[in-house]
Amino acid sequence: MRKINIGMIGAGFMGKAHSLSMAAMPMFFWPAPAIPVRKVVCDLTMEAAEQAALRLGFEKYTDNWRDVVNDPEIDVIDIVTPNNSHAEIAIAAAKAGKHVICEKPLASTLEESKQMLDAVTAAGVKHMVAFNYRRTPAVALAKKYIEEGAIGQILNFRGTYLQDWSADPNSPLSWRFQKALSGSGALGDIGTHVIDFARYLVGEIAEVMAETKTWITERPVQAFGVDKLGTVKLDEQAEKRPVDVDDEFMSLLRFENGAIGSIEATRNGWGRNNFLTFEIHGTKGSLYFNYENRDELQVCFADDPADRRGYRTVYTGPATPYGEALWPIPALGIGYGETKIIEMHDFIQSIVEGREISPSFNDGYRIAQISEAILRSAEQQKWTKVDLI
Ligand code: SOE
Repeated sequence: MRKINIGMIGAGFMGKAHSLSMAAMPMFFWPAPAIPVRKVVCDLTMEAAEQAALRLGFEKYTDNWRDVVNDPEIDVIDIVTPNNSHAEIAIAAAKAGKHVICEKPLASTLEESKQMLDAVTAAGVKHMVAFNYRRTPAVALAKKYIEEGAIGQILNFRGTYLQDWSADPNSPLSWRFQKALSGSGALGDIGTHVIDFARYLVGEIAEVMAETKTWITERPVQAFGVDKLGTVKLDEQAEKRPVDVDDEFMSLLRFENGAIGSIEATRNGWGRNNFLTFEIHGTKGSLYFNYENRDELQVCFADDPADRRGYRTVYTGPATPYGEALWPIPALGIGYGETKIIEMHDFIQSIVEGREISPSFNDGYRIAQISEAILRSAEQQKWTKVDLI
């Protein structure tokens, strides 16, 4: 069976998720399109890289990402670093002829996103941006129902992504709160997942009308700046520096197909953990999904007899998308790991079969344009056309 050698740059939370997906993919999808080999991992220091190799199961390690990109043994570069480093690595990888999978959002600026898209297009390599949540089986089932016309013409989309890990003002100023490193705040970090849902399920977004807010305008500086997603709290006396990204945004949407919608995201909503939801109304029914109950899709079909009509719960399992590869009984439980395993499978399959895979860097760039339109709309307080960005 073909083997595909992967060089992973970065070894934090996402490094863990991607390594798991490489190891587990053939256990779920068999025969696998190819076996992903955890060849080399790169981290900031040799000591950290050695630890990462041991923990995440890589054969080799380094503290120099250029060595990974230029390693003739490597077929795929997997980028799981902070947003501001995506572009340089992806462009070098494409020039070296490597296929690239990159964590979301595609980059920290619109310009970099475009340069990344141009580089992979010119090199003719396969590319994917890791908006993994659309590969939750219940979300893929919603897509199937929509494509089958089961809920008719789509009228609207209401999407939210609410978390609370940054609601405490003593949560440190990690890279996620610094524009130069992240590009934006809740918008790029989690709002982009909802933008991906909206485009995947409903269609292209034409115009936005948005509001953004930064509630906590400075945060304590953390030694070494390691991102711990709010699990580390610093004391009130620690030196503080400004936050220059959004804590929260809300946006109205107009889709090209005439549907309307809204998206909102915050990481400061006490009590919300990974509250990633959508509700979609169509002329023949409705769909509702909440990632916190990710085995379930709520569906209502208008044709049901009036005395039975209402939302029902479909648990994903063998009969629903990806069912043949996952667990044999509905509701045994889909986790974050499974969404990443499916993502890795679909990316490796696209390389083996020589075809494009979505979400690609094209999608990542369009999502960057929509994000930019949201920021501009909030700044200028007016409806903003994405095509003019
Ligand atoms: C932090 O908000 C974060 O880790 C995001 O960066 C991920 O994309 C999301 O899946 C979980 O939350």
